Amino acid sequence: MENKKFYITTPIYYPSANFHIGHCYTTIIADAIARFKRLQGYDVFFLTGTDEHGLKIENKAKEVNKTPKEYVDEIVLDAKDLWKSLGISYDKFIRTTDDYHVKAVSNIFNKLYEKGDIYKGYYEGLYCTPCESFWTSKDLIDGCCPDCHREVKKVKEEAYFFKLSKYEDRIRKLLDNKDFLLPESRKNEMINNFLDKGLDDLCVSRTSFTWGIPVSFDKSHVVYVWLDALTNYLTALGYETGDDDSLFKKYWPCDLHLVGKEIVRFHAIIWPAILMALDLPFPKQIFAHGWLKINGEKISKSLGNYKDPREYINTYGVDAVRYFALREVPFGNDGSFDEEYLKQRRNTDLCNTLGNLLNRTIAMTYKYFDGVITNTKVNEDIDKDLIDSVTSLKEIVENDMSKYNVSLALEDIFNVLKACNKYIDDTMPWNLAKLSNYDRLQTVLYNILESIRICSIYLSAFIPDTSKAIFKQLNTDKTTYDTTSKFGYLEDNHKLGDGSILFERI
Ligand code: ME8
Repeated sequence: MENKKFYITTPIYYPSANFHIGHCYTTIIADAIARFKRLQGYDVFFLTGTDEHGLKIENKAKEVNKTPKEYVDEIVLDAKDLWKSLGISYDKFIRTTDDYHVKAVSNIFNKLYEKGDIYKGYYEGLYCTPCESFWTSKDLIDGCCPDCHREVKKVKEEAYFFKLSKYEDRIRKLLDNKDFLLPESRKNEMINNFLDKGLDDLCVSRTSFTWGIPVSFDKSHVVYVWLDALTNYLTALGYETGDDDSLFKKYWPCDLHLVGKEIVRFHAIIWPAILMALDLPFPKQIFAHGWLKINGEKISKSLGNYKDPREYINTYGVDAVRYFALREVPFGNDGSFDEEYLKQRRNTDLCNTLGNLLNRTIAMTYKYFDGVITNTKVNEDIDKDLIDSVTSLKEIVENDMSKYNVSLALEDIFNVLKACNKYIDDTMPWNLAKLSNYDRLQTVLYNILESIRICSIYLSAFIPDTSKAIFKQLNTDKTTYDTTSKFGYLEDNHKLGDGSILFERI
């Protein structure tokens, strides 16, 4: 039987400046979800990329005397390097300047025009350059852009429009589906702030700059950057590219678009309407996460309030950064990014709860049994409790991950690791050695190591390098997902690998 498919995407980021920890946040979460699905046996397609057209990029490039393409090429190179340092396991990186995408967007625009869902008219209104967004006066907050709170400009020009208003009722119905947009609060926001005010047709072309995909039948216009960008989720799979579209046939509709909360409107209203116009099925789910903030403000390229994420990776290690991003912020909420918290999380959870547990257990196994373990299977109540909590973890983690609650999944895994530490304190292996109670000592050490093995399989989705290092120290190849539901896969007379410190204290 073919494996079930899972198609997951991140937003495609603007390469207007180098990426910061906020972009890493989305991408690390998407990576953990993709890895977890792969672990469970899904056939996963994980897409990320860059959104390279538009006035903002054109202006940025001008400032440094580069062509837009030269400008974005450098940033994309840097972004790919950053994803590599973070262990991001994407299957495809799409750039909206890729030839196949340019061709497909042009085809999609023509298709919608021929269908009558795109028509020519006049645009008179308000434009926010940093957000590449058009607004009507009723959208503004205190006269400024409702997203970034900056000034908007009045513009009037000939333009093409997409008949967004035509799809209002269907979008309302779609949003009523309780699983489509999560968390639930975002759905109310879309209904109150946009649908209830009425949807205007959307301006989908520009003539005031040239850095974009030309409208093939009216070359003075370029396609609006959001229409260009949103369709990446289709074109990356070969839709309307004129090439092989087997990926599209296999993976569409998308299972999860992961986005930051400020771009929900584009994904939950405009994007489904475009898909309706193209007669294509909708994504199954959109999850909007909150923002990472520094001193109460969103970390952002335009505020420039951030460090290169590689500085954190170099100081604390890649898995500490991944762990922090995945664990610290309850999913869907805003959270603080504070280096001090990152250090604390690393020291308490990774260094103490996980690293010390492994290290002292391996050290004791070497000290008392020359590194060889055996499962006596003679278990007392205290052992049974530990074994129960380890074997019931599967259902708990799966339930957390089915809601994409990565933070809770990690909390649940670490609760079991904490239970292992408590088990050591309660069973006091050093006392068992003193009393020459070697059978009992074997049992205790085996139970801890087998618990660590099972936890590390789950952890491979979140902190893959650490998980690999643990398997090496356990010297085991019992690392597949199907070995998590039963206790006892480490063999009798199994010799462990060499122990070493997983996380030095900082
Ligand atoms: O919006 N905290 O690109 P973008 C958490 N090109 N996440 C953050 C963040 C923060 N402080 N700052 C950014 C765009 N993000 C469009 C998307 S998709 C078809 C087009 C993350 O470079 C978050 O996921 O401004 C947000 O949605 C994304 O970066 C925006 O990246």
